[in-house]
This record gives sequence, C-alpha cells and structure tokens, in this order.
Amino acid sequence: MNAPLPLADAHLREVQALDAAHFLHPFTDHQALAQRGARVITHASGVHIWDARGQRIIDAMSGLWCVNVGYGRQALADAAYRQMLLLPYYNAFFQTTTEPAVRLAARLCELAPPVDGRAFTHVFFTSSGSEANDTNVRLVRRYWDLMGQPQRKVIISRRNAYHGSTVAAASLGGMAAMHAQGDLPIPGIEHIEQPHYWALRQPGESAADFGVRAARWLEEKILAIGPERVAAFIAEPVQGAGGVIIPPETYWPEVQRIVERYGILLISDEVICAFGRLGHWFAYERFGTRPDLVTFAKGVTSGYVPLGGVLVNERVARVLIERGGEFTHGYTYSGHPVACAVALANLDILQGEALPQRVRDDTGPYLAQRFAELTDHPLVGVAETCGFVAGLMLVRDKATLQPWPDTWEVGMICRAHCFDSGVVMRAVGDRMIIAPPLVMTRADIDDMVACIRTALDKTWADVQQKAAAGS
Ligand code: PXG
Repeated sequence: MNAPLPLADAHLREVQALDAAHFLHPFTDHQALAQRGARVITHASGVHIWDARGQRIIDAMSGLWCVNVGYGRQALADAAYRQMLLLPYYNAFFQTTTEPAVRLAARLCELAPPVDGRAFTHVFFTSSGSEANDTNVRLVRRYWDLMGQPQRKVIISRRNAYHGSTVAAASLGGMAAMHAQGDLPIPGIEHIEQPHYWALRQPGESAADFGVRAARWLEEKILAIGPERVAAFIAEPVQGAGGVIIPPETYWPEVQRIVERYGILLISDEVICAFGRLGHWFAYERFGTRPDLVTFAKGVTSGYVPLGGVLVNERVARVLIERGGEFTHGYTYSGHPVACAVALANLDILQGEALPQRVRDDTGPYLAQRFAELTDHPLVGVAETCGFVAGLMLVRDKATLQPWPDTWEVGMICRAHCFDSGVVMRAVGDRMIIAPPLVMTRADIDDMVACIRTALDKTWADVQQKAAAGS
C-alpha cells in the first residue's frame, strides 16, 4: 500500500471542526479538545502511526494496549474480507452456531494451559472487555445460585483497577473519578487497596513483605464481609490503566492461597495482559495463579475488530451446564463470525512468529535493560517492566522519590513532548507508561528509548524553568 499523503490544511481543519461539532470522545474534556483540535491519525504500519501532518510516530501504546501483532497485517484483512463475503453475520442464540466462533472457542481452550489439572473448557464471547466483565458479574452470581449459596453475591476488586466503562464494569473498577459520576459502584461490589509498592510501602519495608501484606488486605476484607457472602475476587495481573502497577512476586501466591482457603472464585482480568503481552499466552501463567474465569479482549484480535470474552474453567462450566438450564445472558454479537475469523488469523500470527516467547526470552528482557538505563535521567525515580508493559515514575527527588506537585502536571507535559519527539506514551499522573506492539524489534526499542529520552530532556527543561520561576 502506498502511504497516503498528509492532509491538506483545509481538509485537516474540516475534520477537526466536524470532530469538535459532532463526536463525543471517550474520557475527554471536550472544551479543552475543541480549543486544540484533535490530532488526526491517518494510517499505520508495523509499530508506527502517522498523523495528518505527516509526522511518523512510534506507537508505544499499541493503540490502546491492543495492536499486539502491529499494524498493516494483510492476513487479518483477508480473513475479515473472506468471512464477510461468506457469512458476515449470524447469531448464536437459537441453537445455531458458526464455524469461526466454534474454532476460536476450541483454540482458546487449547491455548490456555490447565491449572492443577483443571482445564478451561468453554468461552463466552462478547464484543469488548467491559461486556466480558459484565458477563462475569452475572456468571459468578449464577454459579453460586446454582451451587445453592445464593447469598454469595459480593465481588471484591481493587482501588484504581480498570475493568471497563459499563455500569457494572465501572463498578468493578476502582477509579474514584468514574465512581463519582453516576452513583457507582452498584451494590455488592467492594474494593481493597492495590498492591502499589511505591505508593503504599512502609518505611524500610521490602517489596516481598509488602506483597504479602497487600494480599492479606483481601483476607481482611473477606472476613469483614463474611466469607459465606463473597462470590469472587477480580483483578488485573498487572494493573494497566491504573499506571502499570506491577505487584511484588509474593503478592499473587498469597492471593491464590486466600481465594482457595475461602473457596471464592478468582477472575483474572487479562484484557491487557494476555496474548503475549507479559511474555506468555495468558498472564496467569506468568504469576502461577489458578483463575476460574479469565477476561480477554484487545489482543485477541490485535484490535483489528472488536472482540472480547470470558474463558470459563471446568469448575464453573460444569455447574452452569449440568445444573443450569438457560443462562439468560448474551449479546447480538456474541461469537460474531467476522471478529472470530480475524481472531483466528491473529492467533496464527502470534503463534507462527512465536511472539509471546520472543517477548519472554528476547525483546522483553532487552526492553527491561534499556528502561533500567533511563533511571540515570534526573527525572526518573523508578523504571519497571514486565514483559511488554513498562512504567517510568517521574519524581522531584530521586533519593526520596518525592513527587512533583499535582498541579504541575509533569506527566501531561511529558506526554506532549513524547508526541512531539515521535513516540506515543500514556501518562497516569506522573507515571509514564508503554505497552508496545509485540513485533517491536531491538532496533525499534532503541529508537523508542531515544525518543523517550528526548522527551524526558524537554520535560526536565520545562520543570527546571518552572522551579526557577518559583511557581
Ligand atoms: N479490563 C481491563 C483490564 C482493561 O484494561 C477493559 C477491561 C475494558 O475493555 P473495553 O474493551 O470495554 O474497553 C480494559 C480496557 C487506558 C484505557 O486509558 C484502558 C482501557 C480502555 C480504555 C482506556 O489505559 N482498558
């Protein structure tokens, strides 16, 4: 494909004006957006995107944590095209099915390793991670009803978690700003603190000790609620939208002990962390947990078309099927044949190019090494990676990790400099985070780190100036 030319000024201004006039963007302050005009992205290839002015930018966020196989994959376009001509849509409600959905369900169950001899046997398909987590709420409550324990309704989650934006998924999430709009959370959802070592450690406490203490907040919450009332615990293996919060290695084994002790279901929300992101097909492999339900979306199609779902293990599936009758839940697009056909082609690429293994054995460790070097920068207090997610903590004092004043919005300054320096990074407060496409090579990593360093230098110059001005 020939790359499109940059948009002419008048064309770009028209798109921006229509955008401001008609398009309500997700999670956006529209007055601020209208003043600046949205950055229009026109095309993409490999690990790069281009904006309407013709600037090439390394997409270190894989779109929004999803374009695992990179942009411009002909095989995915072909799979969608073929399926659209053959059968663009049919539903799975009334005892009908379609082959792409069947093949994908079977393939996912095969890819997900059994834990303690307990296999993942079934998949419930949705079109997004939010819908998948809504499905989880209904599924776990249904499970406990069928088990004769209908009082088990409470789902425990964590502060600062992101599980989606529908009413139930936003309630599961622990984002205070989201709860503040629309009377969330809905009843029956409780939150504990997140395992954020840098924010919550006590003086002198090791990461290992903190990990165990953080896991025990779950046990305290279960006991406070009453174990007989708790249905499930839901968590992201590494918190993504919350700022790439990587738990200490001691955290997950202790959580696993606790959920088993009280017999509650474990939901591993792997919308970001699965499909190679952490160097494994599924993140529970990385942390050795034994979830009953695994939420997926994003990387299952590398974002080329919307698809999400829940992997269901034997323990839950058997009860649902053998005792359940009809589960009154589903979506028009559950098992959409085009989405499933694209997912199958995407899994072929992930498997054929051994991308999870590459991240685990080669590019992931290399990213870790290059990120660690960034700690020599005066702004960087901590650099952390896990597979192909990574975070930089920007601090005022490297020795004490003293943060910058919130009002300085140092993360936002850095994010703007990243764009100008040719790389997309996300800012969560003053944590700068990335989740690059898994096809990123060592040379791409070098380019990316060079752009990040340039952006850090520009940010440092800005904050020095601000400090000198005494603001
Ligand atoms: N679970 C997790 C762990 C997610 O990261 C969802 C569920 C919801 O998926 P859908 O497909 O409904 O969006 C997500 C989505 C951000 C950002 O700012 C992250 C997500 C979505 C939008 C923004 O980092 N993750």
